[in-house]
Amino acid sequence: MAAEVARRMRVVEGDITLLDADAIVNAANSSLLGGGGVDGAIHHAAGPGLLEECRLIGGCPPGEARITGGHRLRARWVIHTVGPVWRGGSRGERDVLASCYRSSLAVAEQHGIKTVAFPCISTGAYGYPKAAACDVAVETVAEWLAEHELPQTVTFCCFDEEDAELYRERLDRLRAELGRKEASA
Ligand code: AR6
Repeated sequence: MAAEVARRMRVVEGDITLLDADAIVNAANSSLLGGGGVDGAIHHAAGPGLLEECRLIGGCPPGEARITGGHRLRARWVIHTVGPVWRGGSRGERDVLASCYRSSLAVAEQHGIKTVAFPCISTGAYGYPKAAACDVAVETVAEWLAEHELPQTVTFCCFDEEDAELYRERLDRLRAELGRKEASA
């Protein structure tokens, strides 16, 4: 069981808009009306239909998630979530970030989505420290996968080498942690 959880997570380095996961996650802002970073790239690649659909949703609070179609993307769905703005770490940022991952996975499950790719939410314009965000992402996704069959696999899509390395190391550590737990059970 534990080993299976680790097998259901992987890391890729590159542009999330090119992936052919069933759903890609967007690190949006509360308006859901587009922006820079990965949000800008997703809207650019998906085309104007995505913005039209987002307009109808009317926004999303931090920590929650909303789903739209993928329009011109290879992915059939886009799950939009709003990460916390980093304000030093004592304003509940960790809980909000964990909630982004959980809410996105819950929306994926509700839609029967088998494969989901996440960008490194909040670690660009919103300033969340990369290593701390990676811990939250991997721990929260591992907890979800241990209790749910869907999504079957989760990809962490890292835009740069530094993030990809962080995630690879964190997943190696997770495998060791889960292996120890299994051995002592
Ligand atoms: N594919 C994968 N990851 C990417 C891509 C891409 N094409 N482009 C950037 N990243 P950010 P945030 C990485 O700033 O911190 C927007 O304006 C990037 O290297 O996109 O959650 C929204 O509208 C970083 O690791 O999102 C909000 O206003 C990660 O994506 C605000 O920024 C997140 O960086 C959200 O800020």
